[in-house]
Amino acid sequence: MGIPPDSRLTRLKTQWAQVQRQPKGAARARLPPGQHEVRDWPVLDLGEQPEIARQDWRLAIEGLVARPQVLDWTALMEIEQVDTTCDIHCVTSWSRFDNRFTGITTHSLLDRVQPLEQARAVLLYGSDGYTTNLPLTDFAHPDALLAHSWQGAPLTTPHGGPVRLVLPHLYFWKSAKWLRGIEFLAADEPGFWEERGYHMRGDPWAEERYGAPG
Ligand SMILES: Nc1nc2c(c(=O)[nH]1)N[C@H]1C(S)=C(S)[C@@H](COP(=O)(O)O)O[C@H]1N2
Ligand SMILES: [Mo]
Repeated sequence: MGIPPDSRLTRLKTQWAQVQRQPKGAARARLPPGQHEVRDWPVLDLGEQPEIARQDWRLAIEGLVARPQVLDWTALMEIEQVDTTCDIHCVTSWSRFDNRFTGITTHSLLDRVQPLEQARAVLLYGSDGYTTNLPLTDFAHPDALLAHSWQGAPLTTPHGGPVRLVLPHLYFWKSAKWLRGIEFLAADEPGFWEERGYHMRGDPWAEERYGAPG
């Protein structure tokens, strides 16, 4: 016997299955398409986690800026410290809510280095050899931080301490860990994952996961 595939019951059960697959309550509006919430904080990297003490950390800011410079920990601490609470969205489909990061805004950094008129993009360098690119307008997002703490404690080495970028409005691969360099460029150039097929921008709400093939 069995139930004919187009019976009313089959249609109802199919509808329910679709409803059950949606995240519930408040999570619905917060999760970008294709993402699910996790409670732990996964670690993703290229297999190398450089150990850098705060006193040995340096950040070189170069390229199309009026005031190229190297920041160290003392200089970083002299800049206004802010807290941002944000959600993290990783392209591998996990999202983590309510992360409180502490650090300096990219606005503070831009004030200090003064990008030249021709600057349109930045390339971020991690101490593990990682790079990732951003249009200057995304780097300058008001929520973007050069972060040194998470939930009030120093960022651990696996999560990119002493200092990483946190750019909550784009997929998390843009948030370079073990940040050691920022180069200001006239045009957007692909970084590590962007050269390997990831999207040049990476907006989770538009599901900009992968770039055009070719
Ligand atoms: N330097 C560096 N930064 C990096 C990466 C990396 O491999 N090296 N991985 C990126 C990717 S793909 C993601 S999803 C996040 C992961 O950050 P987390 O390990 O703190 O969750 O870091 C990003 N920043
Ligand atoms: Mo990622």
